[in-house]
Order: sequence, then C-alpha cells, then structure tokens
Amino acid sequence: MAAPLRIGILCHPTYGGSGVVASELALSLADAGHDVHLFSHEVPPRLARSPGLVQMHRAQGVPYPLFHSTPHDLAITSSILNVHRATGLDILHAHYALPHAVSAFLARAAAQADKDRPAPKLVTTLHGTDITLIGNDPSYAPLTQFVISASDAVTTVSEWLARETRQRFCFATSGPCPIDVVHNFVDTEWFSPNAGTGRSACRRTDGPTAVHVSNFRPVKRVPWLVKAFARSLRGRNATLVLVGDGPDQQECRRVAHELGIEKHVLFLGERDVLPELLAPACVFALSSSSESFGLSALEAMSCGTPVVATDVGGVSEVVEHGRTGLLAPAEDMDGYADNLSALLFDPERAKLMGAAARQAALDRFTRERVVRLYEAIYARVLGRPN
Ligand code: GMT
Repeated sequence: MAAPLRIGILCHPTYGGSGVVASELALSLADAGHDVHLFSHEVPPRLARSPGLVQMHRAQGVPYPLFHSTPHDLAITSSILNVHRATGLDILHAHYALPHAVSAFLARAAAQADKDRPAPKLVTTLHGTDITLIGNDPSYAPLTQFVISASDAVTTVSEWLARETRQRFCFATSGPCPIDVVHNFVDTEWFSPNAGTGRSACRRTDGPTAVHVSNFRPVKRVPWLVKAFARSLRGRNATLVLVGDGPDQQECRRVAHELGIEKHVLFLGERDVLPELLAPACVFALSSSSESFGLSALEAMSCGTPVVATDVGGVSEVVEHGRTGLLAPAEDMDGYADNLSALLFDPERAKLMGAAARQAALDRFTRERVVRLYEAIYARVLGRPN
C-alpha cells in the first residue's frame, strides 16, 4: 500500500446495509494501516462489536427551541472540522448521499478556507434508497443532484445503481457523470459455513428452515414473503425464521395468523449472531421490491446458504440464478414459492447450490479485493500513486 492516509468515514449507524458496509470498510482500512475516523450520530452496531482501531466520533447536535429538529448533520460537519484542524484529513468518504455527502461537502468547503493545510477530497458512495427512494423526493432531489456532481468521486454498490443514478441525476448540464462501481464485500471468515452448529437445517427432523434478515421496511416486503412461504408449504413441514424488526413486523404476524401458519413462522427480532443463524439455514429468503445490492444475501452466501430472492435491482449481480440461488420476478409469488420449495425440500440441491454460493463469495466479494478498489479511488482523487 502507498503511504497511509487520514480518512474520515460518515454513515448511518444502521444494523444492516450502508452502516455495516461503512463500518466494515473503516475497520479494514484501519487494519491496512490508515488513520481512520468514523463520524455518525451513534456508534454503528457493527463497529461497536469490534476492537478495531477506528476512532469513533459520536456527533450529536444539541436541542434548541428554535430548531424544529436537532441538526446532527451539522454536528458531524463540526466534528470533522475539529479533526481536520487538529491532525488533518485527506479523504472524506460519505456513505448514503443524504445527509452525509452534504455534511462532508460543508466540511470540505470550510476546510478550503483554512490555508494552513489542503482540504480533504470528497468520495460519495451511493447505497440504493438514497437514490431510488429518499433522494428522488422533490424535497431532496436538487440537493442530491448537486452533491453527487460536487463530489471528487462517486461510487455505487452495483452496476444497476450506477445506471439508476445516471438516469435520475446526471443531466447534460451537469457534464460527465463518472461513477465507479464497487460492489459490497463480506467478511468470509466470520460469515462461514462452520458458524453455529455447522449442521445444515435442511435435514432437521422438524423440517427445513428458511431465514430472512432485514429492517422490515416496506421495501423489503416481508408480509409478501410470509404469503409466498405459506404457498411453498403445500402441507409439508418447514419453518420461516424472521430476523430483525421494523414497521412491517406486526403485519407479518397478522398474515401468519390469517394463513394459519403461525407455528411455521418464528420472529427472533434483532440479533447480532447472524452467521450462527445463516449458516445452518437451508435457504436465505429476500423478497424486496427494490434492492441495489442485497448485502444480507451475500452474507448468507458466504455462510454456504443458497438464496431465494426477487429479481430486482442489483440482486442478479450477487445471486446467479440456478447456480448460487433462485430468482423470480418481483410480482411472481407462485414462482417465488416454487423456488423456496425447490430448495427447502431438496437438501442435496440446496447443499450443492450453497457450496457454489460460498465459492462465489470467496471469488468476487472479499474484503481484500474491495478495500483495494477504494484505496485506488482515494489515491486517484488525491493525485497520488496507488
Ligand atoms: O436495505 C436497507 O433498507 C438499508 C439500505 C441502506 O442504505 O442502509 O440498504 C441499501 O444499502 C445496502 C448496502 O449497500 C444494500 O445492500 C441494499 O441493497 C440497499 N437497500 C436497497 O437498495 C433497498
């Protein structure tokens, strides 16, 4: 690696998705010898569980009667400026366009006023819903478009998201729209087939298990998954294990009750021991209406568990239909149910597909490979050799 860099990473402190990617990247960059600072309004759970040498800056605004909400985003900008003035920062890497690319843009602008050291460069990584949902809202679209064009480099987690970003936010007036596609990565040692009992749940005496992990937001369509799972049973015994929590959880319970499959659906709530839950499962199920990448599916693949998913967004860049999982169109519930059934009740096929899924994770989505790609982007925007 070239000379160590001073890197500030900004992210949402989420259990899944972009918060995990940002935390794992920060830990990997620190392991590689860089001086890494992470800025968020809470400590991301994935970072909190690690002893890695990432310097955490929990930046929270203070309530004030005139403020209708507490501006944590501005506190993040101030925290970045404190670090930059004290030790200097070479790179600000914002994960999720809003608010973090804006917080970083403000910090870069303020640092440009400090003549005693060069301002950091701004790298923005787009994760999906920052473009397809919230960034697209008229309340935010102009600012999203601006901060993308003002970044020194923009990356997306899939080719599909790069296309979506160009279509929605790159106009002739904004000039060329260079986007680097850097897929997400997984810790293939932690997410391993040997995690947990090491025994596949395809052959459990009380029936195979399918597992789903998400934040139960409407875009994940978990109630739809419960209905598809019910169709896959056809009188046979299997269990759907739901991990995570969020706005659709109660609806999932209602649907399970309405379909009379309550004894087949297990609600575990939020859990940290994901590998121990993913590795023994027969199938990992993802049923989103939109998914720029599907990090949880990759984590399951790394554990040697095949994936049944809806063929949306960038999922097909992660899951290869017929080899590492089975994909069905988002509106085809019967096809999705058939795919669940094809793996839940055929342990040999599930085992073969799970082994191919593990190999795909090792071949294409390792930490080493992806961190090198980000380091090359950092070197490029700094005009330094990589
Ligand atoms: O999926 C979520 O609801 C969380 C969201 C996020 O931004 O934290 O996930 C997005 O980023 C993940 C990490 O890059 C991707 O794996 C997810 O596919 C993406 N979610 C969507 O596009 C819906």
